[in-house]
This record gives sequence, C-alpha cells and structure tokens, in this order.
Amino acid sequence: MKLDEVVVSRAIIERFARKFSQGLEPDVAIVGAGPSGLVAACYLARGGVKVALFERKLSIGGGMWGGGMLFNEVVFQEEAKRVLDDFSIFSEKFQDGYYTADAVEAVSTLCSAACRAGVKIFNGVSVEDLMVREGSVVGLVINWTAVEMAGLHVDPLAVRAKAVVDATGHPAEVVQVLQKKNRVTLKTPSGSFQGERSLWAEAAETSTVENTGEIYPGLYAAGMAVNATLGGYRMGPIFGGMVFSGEKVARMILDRFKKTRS
Ligand code: 48F
Repeated sequence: MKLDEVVVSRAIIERFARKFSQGLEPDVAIVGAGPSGLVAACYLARGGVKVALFERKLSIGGGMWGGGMLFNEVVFQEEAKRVLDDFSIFSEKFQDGYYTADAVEAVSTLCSAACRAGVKIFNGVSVEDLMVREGSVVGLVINWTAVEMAGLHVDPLAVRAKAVVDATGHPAEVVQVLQKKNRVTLKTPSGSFQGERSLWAEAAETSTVENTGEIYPGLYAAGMAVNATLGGYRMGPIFGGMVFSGEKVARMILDRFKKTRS
C-alpha cells in the first residue's frame, strides 16, 4: 500500500473531532487524571454514564508514576486490594495490612480500564474556568495546555456536564477558581477553601474518603482535592484513600442520576 501523509493527517483530525465533539456534553466531566479521577471515571463509565476526563499533562496518572520520592512502587492498605483486583492491577503483600504495586503497571492498567470502559480522555487540556448558572456548576472552560504555557491570548472552549468532579490533586484548582471568580459559599466548615495541612497519613486517608462529595451544587471533589478544600492533612505515597475516594464519588453521582431519573 502506498502511504499518503495527508490521509494520515485527515484520519487524525476527523477521528479526534468525533471524539472531542462527543466529549463536549458528557454526563460527568472529570478534571485531573490522577488515581482518584481515573478510578472515578472507570466506575462512572461502567455504571453506564458518559464521562469526559480532562488532563493538563500529556501523561495520564498524576502523582502515581513516581511512587514515593521517584521510587516507582506504590503502597495500598489491605482494604484497597478489592479495588485493585477489580481492575486486575497486580499487588503483592508486604506485611499484614500493607500491599505494594508497581506504579507503572498500576497507572497503565487504570488508564487502559478507563479507555475500555468508554471514558473519553483529553490529555494536554487544561481546565481554566467553570460555567455557573443559578447557583450550580454546569460545565467547564477548557484550553490547550500549550496555549496556557505559551501565554497566548486565545479564547477557550466550553463543555457542558450534569456533574463536574475536581480531581486535580493538591491544588484543587477547580474549587479554587469557583471560589475566586464567583465568591460562593462552599460546603466546608468556614464556607470557603481551607487549604491542605502537613503530613499525617492515617488522618488524611480517613478524611479524604469521609469528605469526598459535593462541595457546591454540581461540583464534587475527589482525592487530594478533598483534603485541600476541607483543610485535611496530606498523606504521602499511600494510595488507598485515592481509589476509595474515586469509587465513592462515582457511587454518589450514579445514585443522584438514578434518583433524578426515577
Ligand atoms: O495529583 P493527582 O495524582 O491527584 P489525586 O488523584 O492523587 C493524589 C496522589 O497522586 C498523591 C497523594 C496521595 O497518595 O498525595 O499526590 O488526588 O492528579 C491530579 C491531576 O490533575 C491534573 C494534574 O496534571 C494531575 O495529573 N490537573 C491539575 N489541575 C488541572 C489538571 C487543570 N486545571 N486542568 C486539567 N488537569
């Protein structure tokens, strides 16, 4: 077969345009493809809803690739093995209560599970703002990360969704932009963004999962974004809380959709 470079280009443009167009009105838009965002995306898509996942970087997986201090192994509590097994991520017992997984295998397996469940993943895309209507978050404002990095004066595009998940990790960027631009009251003790506290793994793991949920109508927080928003502790390279948070936010959104349908 004779190769035509323009056909190659056209194939990319047309296929991407189809995918992008499908991603413009998902049921759920997730910001950030770290462990919590990926797990949430997988369970939501498996639950039959349309999911678009936006990730600023080229690589998917957030803070999981580097394990702890670039030692690319990650640690999970025994209870999280159920979720790892659900995605066929290989894990190995270290001692009672502690399991390890190869960071590369864990991330790549989660990525593959998300794609195969039907999640539309858009990497190299940054979420810079939200759409808010009558006291509810109803969508995202997105642009290419390359545009952001170059500081180009280029207007963004918009995505409409029934629910938005902030899974941006430590900076909780979506929550912060909501507060900064709209001066809203969040479902936190002070009504505003609290900021993350220093390392305390056990307390942080518990509070991440407990506080995962809707922090403003239409906007949910999962993963480290939860602790940053509610003033919880950081937990370092232990990932059980991240996967449980992703699982919990997916369940909450699926339940809400079920209720509004019935
Ligand atoms: O940081 P990240 O892995 O978030 P997470 O799911 O997991 C936290 C752990 O990795 C670790 C930890 C616990 O074990 O403390 O840090 O809560 O992934 C967040 C992803 O969001 C992307 C960012 O590039 C990263 O991959 N991100 C952040 N802001 C934006 C964004 C944005 N505005 N638009 C798009 N993506």
